[in-house]
Amino acid sequence: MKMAHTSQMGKDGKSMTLLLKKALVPGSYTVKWSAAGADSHRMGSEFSFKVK
Ligand SMILES: [Cu+2]
Repeated sequence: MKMAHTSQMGKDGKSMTLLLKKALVPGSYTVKWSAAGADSHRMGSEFSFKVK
């Protein structure tokens, strides 16, 4: 499910913050990301977290 959000890059250009428009209900969530480096090489991964 896609979630409405705003995003902001960190000052170091190496971190990103996503602010969700709605509160998350308790449960397990997975964040999947993908990005291209300066050489256009694509990469991606995922990580999970829980909201209690
Ligand atoms: Cu590369």
